Amino acid sequence: MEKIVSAIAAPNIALIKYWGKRDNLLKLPLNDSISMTLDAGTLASTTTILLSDGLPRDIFVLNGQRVQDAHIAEALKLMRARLAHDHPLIDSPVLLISSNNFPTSAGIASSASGFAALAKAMGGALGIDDLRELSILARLGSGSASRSIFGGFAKWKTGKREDGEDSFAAQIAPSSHWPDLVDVIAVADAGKKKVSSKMGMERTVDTSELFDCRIKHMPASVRRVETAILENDFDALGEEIMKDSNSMHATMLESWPPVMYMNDVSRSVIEAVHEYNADAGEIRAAYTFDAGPNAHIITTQDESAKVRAMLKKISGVQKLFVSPIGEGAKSVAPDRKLAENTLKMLKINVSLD
Ligand code: 2P0
Repeated sequence: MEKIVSAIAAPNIALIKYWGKRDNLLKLPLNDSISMTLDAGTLASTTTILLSDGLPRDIFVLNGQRVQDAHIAEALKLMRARLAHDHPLIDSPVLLISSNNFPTSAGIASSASGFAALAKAMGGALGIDDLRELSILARLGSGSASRSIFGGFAKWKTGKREDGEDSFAAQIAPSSHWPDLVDVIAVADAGKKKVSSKMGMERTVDTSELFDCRIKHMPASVRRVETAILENDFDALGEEIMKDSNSMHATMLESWPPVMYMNDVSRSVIEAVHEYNADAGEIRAAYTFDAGPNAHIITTQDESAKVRAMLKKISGVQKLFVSPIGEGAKSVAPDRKLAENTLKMLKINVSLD
């Protein structure tokens, strides 16, 4: 038996950050996080999977290149352990073909969109459409991917259980609730980071004393951000997300040895955004930084041109992407042609009839 399925998912930008795990394998977090899903037309991962006993082994092709990828292999192992009993097809070898519509050299993380697209494709192949289950499957790949299953705004719950059954994301509000929000991404360094998020998180949890303080204050920040979203209160949202980003990066800096993702360009963006808001007399743009130096400036469609002009003036800003708020992971027509061409390239003979 064989199955070909394709799915597409967009990255999300965390408004309240996930930083720190209580279980490294199952990717169970130490705090709730909240995100806005980006637009798949601007930034997306498209993933096609072929499950077939005719394949010699699992094969991964990322952006046109065959790769060995321990992270994907581990995610598949976890998905299989979870699903094999009810869905024996998942034990067949898989050909996974995934590509991003943004250059991987852009410095924009693709693990959230990549693993959300994989979870959605796997769900499509096995007949799983329950969003909670898809969010858990995505989480087994990368924690932040649990949120990209949903469009608009999503909250990923910490949960209490050791098996992670209560740690999944759910939608807070759809994109239509606040359609004029945009994320202006200012690329400050497109290179690969020296310390992975996984390592950075572990070091912060193990060595930072400030981190305990951050965790203590997070439930209140989460509530304030959720309320700001539900009330379309940009001023409150902007203040909270800038503070949360600064708080996360403060705990990183206080780790030992320090973990530093922001660079001088990132810090210039922070200063420029505060000046911009001071000139406006209110918060019209809000920065947030993930585990990297690139700035995400959350603003409104109306304000976007002025924000872009402000960012372009900052020396070291290499490129801007503008993404509206977007939709969750979705199935698309199975890309048979791509699967056939990839098998041909790999010189593997599997008939797809
Ligand atoms: C987030 N980040 O909430 C935070 C903010 C980076 C900073 O989720 O180890 O790739 O695979 O669960 O999801 C990046 O970490 O980490 C991340 P794993 P992931 O978006």
